[in-house]
Amino acid sequence: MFKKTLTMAMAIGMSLGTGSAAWSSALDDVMEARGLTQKDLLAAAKTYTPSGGRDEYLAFSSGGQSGQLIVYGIPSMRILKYVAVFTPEPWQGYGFDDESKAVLAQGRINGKDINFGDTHHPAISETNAEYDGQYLFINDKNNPRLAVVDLHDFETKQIVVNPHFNNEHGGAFVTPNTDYVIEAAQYPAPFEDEYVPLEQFNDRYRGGVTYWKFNREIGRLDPSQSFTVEMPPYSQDLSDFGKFGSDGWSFTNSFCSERYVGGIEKGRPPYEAGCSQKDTDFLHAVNWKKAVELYKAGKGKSVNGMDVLSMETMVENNALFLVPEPKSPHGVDVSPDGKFMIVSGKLDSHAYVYSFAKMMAAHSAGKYEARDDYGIPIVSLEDALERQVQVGLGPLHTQYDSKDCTVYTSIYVDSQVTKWNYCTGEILDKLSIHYNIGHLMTMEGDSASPDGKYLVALDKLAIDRFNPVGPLHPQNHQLIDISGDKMELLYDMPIPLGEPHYAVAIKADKLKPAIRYKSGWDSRSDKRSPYKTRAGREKTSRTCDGDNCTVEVFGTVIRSHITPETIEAEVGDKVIIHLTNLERAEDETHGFAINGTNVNLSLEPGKTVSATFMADTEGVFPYYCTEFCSALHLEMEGYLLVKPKGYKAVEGEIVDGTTYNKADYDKQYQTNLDTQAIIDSVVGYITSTNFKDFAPVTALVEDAVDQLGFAAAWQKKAEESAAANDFQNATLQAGQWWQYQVKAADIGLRAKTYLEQHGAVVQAK
Ligand code: K7E
Ligand code: CUA
Repeated sequence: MFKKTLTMAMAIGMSLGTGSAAWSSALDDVMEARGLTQKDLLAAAKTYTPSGGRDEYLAFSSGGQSGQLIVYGIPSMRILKYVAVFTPEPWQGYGFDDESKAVLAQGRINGKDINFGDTHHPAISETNAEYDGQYLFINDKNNPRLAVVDLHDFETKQIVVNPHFNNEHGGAFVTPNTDYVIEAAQYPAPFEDEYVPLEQFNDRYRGGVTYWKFNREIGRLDPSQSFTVEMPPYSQDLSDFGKFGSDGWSFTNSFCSERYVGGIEKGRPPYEAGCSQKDTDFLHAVNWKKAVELYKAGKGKSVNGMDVLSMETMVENNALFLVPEPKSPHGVDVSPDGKFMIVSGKLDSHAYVYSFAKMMAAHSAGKYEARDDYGIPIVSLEDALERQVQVGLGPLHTQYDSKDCTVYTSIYVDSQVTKWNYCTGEILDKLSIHYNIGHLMTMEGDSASPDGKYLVALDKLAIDRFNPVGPLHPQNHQLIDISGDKMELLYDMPIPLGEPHYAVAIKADKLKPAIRYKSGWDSRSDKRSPYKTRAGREKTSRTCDGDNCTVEVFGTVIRSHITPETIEAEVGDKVIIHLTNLERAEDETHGFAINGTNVNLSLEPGKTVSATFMADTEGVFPYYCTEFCSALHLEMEGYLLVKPKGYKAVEGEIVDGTTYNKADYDKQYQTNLDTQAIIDSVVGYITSTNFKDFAPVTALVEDAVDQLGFAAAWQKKAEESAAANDFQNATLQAGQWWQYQVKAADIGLRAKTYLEQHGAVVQAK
């Protein structure tokens, strides 16, 4: 025994030895053939993730104009998912099944479907200012909306429309315990939905900041507990919440505090000139906890069904003040300890480090340099500023490192990332990026304890970085190693979906995504679906109310058939189809699409979804499963038959294309017995192990037991038909029995492989 082990170890050692020699010479060849340097290899080694490997972080990137969310792994930069948020997405059935249509319908504006979103800033829910991995919020700039994505299944659950703004930008950002999600307006407009001439811009147009209450228990925003703080008609921009010492305050930038109104067609200089004349704009500091108190005390005024706290009320209660900030700023980023906020002006080469303590000292002492035209007090720049640091041309956003006082600022005009120390003002490093960086992101970089390690540059232009694909270029996300003193560029990832603005990255092990739904689950409302259908309980009904008839199907899908296999309707009928995926096995999704109807469903294991449509054209409409789910996936099919109104059935029966006799039956019967022997041996192996310790296997075993139960039922039918000398049906029934056996065997073999690969042990009897 000992000797045998030794010989095996020697054999392995030897093969490893010769193997690595072969690898190293091949490596030289590959390097030469592809023109790779040692540095390239090092970068590759830092990002390459072998087959089956996992990433340390998951990034959630805005999908820009696609209205979606992009999920990718870091450091591999492999795209894992597009989460449909504001835009219909066929693969996920989003905007095709009734359940998700209801979510999109929440985002209607003035009753109109808005089928895209300009997504900018995702935010992961936080507990004690740390990412908790439960929910994600993302905003739509063009149509002022926020969406809630549940990270338990990576699905969009809710969309809310801001009732006051006609545009927004400074969202989504969360309070340290995700009590509120902030959304700041961008281009001022009247809060009431009415026409107000531009001549009344100063008096009637308004900016603002909305605080959306988040109810974590149900995982939804609660408009009935949410409110807006009115702001002057400056263009409010990015926002952030304070934490620790600055908890209770939020900070929102603005540009165009000139309140300039353009109109080149009337000979006025354009917005860009009028909105960049002054050297400074205003940072808005809001005591949001005070605002909540005022709102709860009824100090707000309802506008379009949601309360607005006026600037006057806020100022009277010392809950709002302004601080000058560098011209046309973009990001405001609060430090992990909550003590500082870094603001950069796009038209100023400096980053300004503000001290919360200093601005509060001036505010508490009532030491203001002036008031703006709306009566809001202004704390002077000198009284609030810690320091200003020359970081480069066109600084935009700043992210924090795990190392003390170390930050990275994106430099748009210079196409660089500047690494600097905000406690000393020292510039530590600069790295060129390709090209024109917008946001940047470090790992958990806007939480209380950034992880450092990697930085992703979200570049606005790719220009020459990739193979040309026509005038519209992909976006370029560049992965940068920030673990050392100097930044090192590792990888370029093209993003061809839209222009991502911001992204957030969370440690992957903080996420606990499900792999299946509880059976019969409506994933959009997160409740058991009233249309859940069990195996054997499928039914179709046709009911009429006068001339209006409705065909309603309660069906199921499971490898490899759809129940029902025929749906009959008459022209003019409303058809409602509810389908439940009976599978429990990981990744056994079925699809469902009907020709000519725009019905297209995705059924992940356990899910129940519905489709409602009018059968307005007579004809024969095949339907089928759109996911290659099993060997007999192509046979997962059926017909929707839409008959002319009042159609009288023709006499006769379906005639099978092929007939079977006793010999056929006996042959199938023997095949089934042989198959059963294989199944028994696999089952024998599985049950001899500690398989119950492996959750994925228990799920597979449950599915296999289901399939074997169905097999037994069809065996019984086949034997009864054979006893009655009906070999046509007996053979077909034995065939269906065999189909269930094959599926059980397939599942069983997958379970067996899993057990073998995951170190299951055979237990003593
Ligand atoms: Cu593009 Cu934050 Cu909307 Cu900056 S934003 S770049
Ligand atoms: Cu189910 Cu293909």
